[in-house]
Amino acid sequence: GEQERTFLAVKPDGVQWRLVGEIMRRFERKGFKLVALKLVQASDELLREHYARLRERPFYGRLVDYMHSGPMVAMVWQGLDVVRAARALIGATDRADAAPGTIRGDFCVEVGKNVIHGSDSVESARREIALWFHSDELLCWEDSA
Ligand code: YYY
Ligand code: MG
Repeated sequence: GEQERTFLAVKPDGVQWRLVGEIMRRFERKGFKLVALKLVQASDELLREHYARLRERPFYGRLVDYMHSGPMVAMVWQGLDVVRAARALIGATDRADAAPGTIRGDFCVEVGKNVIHGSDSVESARREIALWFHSDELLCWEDSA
């Protein structure tokens, strides 16, 4: 495994449901390291770019509107294989397929609103981190002995 970074975002429904602390706790408990964090109500422009690969899908407009509907918590987390590990903690996209014990399996109650975003590959993570954060917002820190 390698040290990686991933982009995670608690979506507007996750903030509304007061799930921010619970979600962050799960990543902390796995030993991952928080390197960037902000509360942001993202612009349509940013969200359209974030989800550019889904532009042709029928739900694209609805997805962007929902993501724009309230503040989100945008984060960067670092650790060994964190991209894949985060996707495992998050669970399946569809509420009906998300296993109990995953974030979506435990908290997602409405189709189309699935609480959290996580990058799907190291390459996506690089693109998304650059899109959501300035480089000076990412803080490197070492574990003290
Ligand atoms: O990476 P992940 O969030 O699990 O799924 P994507 O396929 O990247 O889709 C992004 C986002 O779009 C998903 O979290 C919910 C929404 N969506 C939808 O509303 N309807 C679908 N049929 C597929 C995805
Ligand atoms: Mg995705």
